[in-house]
Amino acid sequence: MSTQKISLTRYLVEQQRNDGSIPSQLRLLLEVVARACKGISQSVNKGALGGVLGSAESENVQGEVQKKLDIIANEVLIEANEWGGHLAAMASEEMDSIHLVPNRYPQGEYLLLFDPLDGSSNIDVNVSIGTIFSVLRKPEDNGQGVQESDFLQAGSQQVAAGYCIYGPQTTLVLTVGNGVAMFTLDREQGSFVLTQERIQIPADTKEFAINMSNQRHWAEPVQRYIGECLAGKEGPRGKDFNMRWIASMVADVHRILMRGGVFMYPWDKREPEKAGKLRLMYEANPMSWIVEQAGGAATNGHQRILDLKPAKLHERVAVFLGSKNEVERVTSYHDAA
Ligand code: P6P
Repeated sequence: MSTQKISLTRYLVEQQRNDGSIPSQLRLLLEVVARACKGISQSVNKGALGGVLGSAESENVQGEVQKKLDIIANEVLIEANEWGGHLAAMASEEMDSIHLVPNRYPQGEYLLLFDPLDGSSNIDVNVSIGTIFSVLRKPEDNGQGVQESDFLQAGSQQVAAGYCIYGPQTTLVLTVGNGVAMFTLDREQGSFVLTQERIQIPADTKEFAINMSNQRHWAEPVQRYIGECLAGKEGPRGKDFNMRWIASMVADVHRILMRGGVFMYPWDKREPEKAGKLRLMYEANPMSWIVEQAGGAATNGHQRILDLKPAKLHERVAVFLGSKNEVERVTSYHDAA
């Protein structure tokens, strides 16, 4: 294998040249997002030395207390993406409504959605966190400018999806529909370098990820599935399982991408009117496309997540994703219920 370092830019240019799967505007947009993630990584890595830890004494649209880094990450992504001419508007977990590109800048043909800093409850305890992003095409202009309704597209309409995990390494994982590639930040060069491509998730696993403290609130199919995992080799699965829960979706999904596993955040009866805790548009959809592009599966317990038609920008969803055979099994338990 060539030892030559392939940068994110070269990878995207060669993908564009080879099969035209990445229009220039999309390639330039992805490079801007990657640069923004580098800036966020710098802030995250400073930690207490940068005065960026702790809460910002404000709440987001989800009613969650915002961390200082949540707001910093959001501002970095907004400022990086406003002027480039690739986007028409943005949406963020940290903002109630969509953010239109100011009139002083040219409008592009894409919509960018992101969770600027997922897992922020882990920031102050130095556990991996990350940025999740999703790119949609802007629908034909009906003369009224970009509306929130333009964002309400099923995940199957994404043209790019990715995340950047700020952990022991800063790693960008990306798909544009041709498989999943991983780039590690070379801090000496200041660029993302290709470190893995055509990532594949094993179809079987012995590792599940769920917040066990919520067990008494789950519906029966999840109780059944997890009960069988906990029964181990003496139980119906005939094998022992391991459990991991980092409480940072980016970190849990990255582990699954690297070695398999199944991640679950199911509906629970504490808030029966909510489908689940995680957000469809900028958490579940991008992660589901990445997982499917790596040979895994992603459902809400009943349907393929990427087929769900959103009704609201900050809509929540139950999530079961990862090793295909395990996701199909837990989904079949829902169908049988
Ligand atoms: P809990 C982080 O706040 C997040 O949105 C996901 O990254 C993570 O998987 C989940 O919530 C953790 O939730 O209830 O275990 O703290």
